[in-house]
Amino acid sequence: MPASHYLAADEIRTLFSESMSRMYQAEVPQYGQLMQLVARVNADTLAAQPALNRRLQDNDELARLGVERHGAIRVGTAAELHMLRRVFAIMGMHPVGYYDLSEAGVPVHSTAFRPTDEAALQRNPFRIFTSLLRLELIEDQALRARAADILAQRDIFIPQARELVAQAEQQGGLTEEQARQFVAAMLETFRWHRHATVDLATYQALQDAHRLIADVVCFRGPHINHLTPRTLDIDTVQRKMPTHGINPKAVIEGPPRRRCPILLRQTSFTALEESIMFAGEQPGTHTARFGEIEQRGMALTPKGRALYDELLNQSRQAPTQADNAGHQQQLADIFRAFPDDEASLREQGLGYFRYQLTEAGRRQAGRGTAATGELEALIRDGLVEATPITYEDFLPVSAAGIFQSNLGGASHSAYAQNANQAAFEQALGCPVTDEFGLYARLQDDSARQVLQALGT
Ligand code: OOG
Ligand code: NI
Repeated sequence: MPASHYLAADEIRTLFSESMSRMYQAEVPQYGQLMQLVARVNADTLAAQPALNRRLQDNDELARLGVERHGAIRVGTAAELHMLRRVFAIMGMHPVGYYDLSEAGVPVHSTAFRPTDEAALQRNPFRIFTSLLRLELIEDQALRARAADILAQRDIFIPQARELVAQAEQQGGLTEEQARQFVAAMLETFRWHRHATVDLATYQALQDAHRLIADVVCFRGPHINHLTPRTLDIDTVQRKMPTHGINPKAVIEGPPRRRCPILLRQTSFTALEESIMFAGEQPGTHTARFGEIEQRGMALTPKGRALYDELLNQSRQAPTQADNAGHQQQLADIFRAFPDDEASLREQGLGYFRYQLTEAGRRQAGRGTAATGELEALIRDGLVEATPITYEDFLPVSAAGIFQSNLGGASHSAYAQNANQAAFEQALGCPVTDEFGLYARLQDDSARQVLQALGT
């Protein structure tokens, strides 16, 4: 069948993202309330800030805002991760970045499956933060073997999911009907299961080793543990959550509020205690699922990221602030060392930008007379404009903060220096893409295009 008869990967991703969101709203009604709050705050923000509205429109980001979200799952074995890579590839989602969370006391390492090209990101940037449990970090050998044994007995994919993945790979796509079947089959993998696969004693032993281990090992599948809409004003949503019956975590993770937002700011509501049933019909509870919001800013270059990491470290060494207001004030003070106007961010090579011709630039290009000069000169002459490229990835320290706040406050000391990207990639079956390379290419392509159009 010709490729044109297959549904585009972008469309399958949108079907999947919408189905996941519907399922999670039914499973965790607070997520639906949070989505409504975010939609209202976004509408108010756009009405109050016409410049922001225009910029999002110019960057083709306004349309995606309403559908934009990320989710997170945690898997137990290399084979599960490997299969997920094949599943997500069908939806145009590829592994980008490597995150070592062991440093922060969480025994996993992770990647984000997400679209990588510009057009796909504009259509629907749905991302899934995917973590692989590191059983080798369980100290008790008998318990480690028991966990491995339990995981070896489960298949998180229903047979139809495996068949459709194989079929998609063989024929190079899925028809619309097959795509709908595929999405429905995948929902089975990410659905919540009220019945644990183990008895209470086993659950307790794994829980005592680390709460996250129990969450990954004791269920039939990697239930989606949160979905995250994108807000344009995270401070307002954080403040309003309690009046909407939602209990936010103490502080917003990431950089402070700025004139030129950078990277990613995140906050969540704490995980719900849910009734479950252990083997032998023993009732109990499990706490894993929550809701999160994010506000996205500009992607930073390696130089900008190094400065961010340095300032964030400074703030982590400063005295802990009791509440979010104090924390934000302290962050803002420390981040004064990070330039907060676009020209400086650009000229100092701290952030990534997309270059476009202005109206005057397009006229000049149309006349066919070559303009001269470097990009900065063309910007000063009003022929070219630069807009920040949005950060599409995650932050390990923030991610650790989100994990921690949902592990019932039980903190765990760091596992000694333990990054192992090679092992992660071997499980995955391919290397992860370097996120900096993606942003640099976007920036460079846009620069080349305007320079070419202006004949320089
Ligand atoms: C993932 C936590 C990380 C984020 O947005 O940084 C994350 C998890 O709890 O499984 O989702
Ligand atoms: Ni998240």
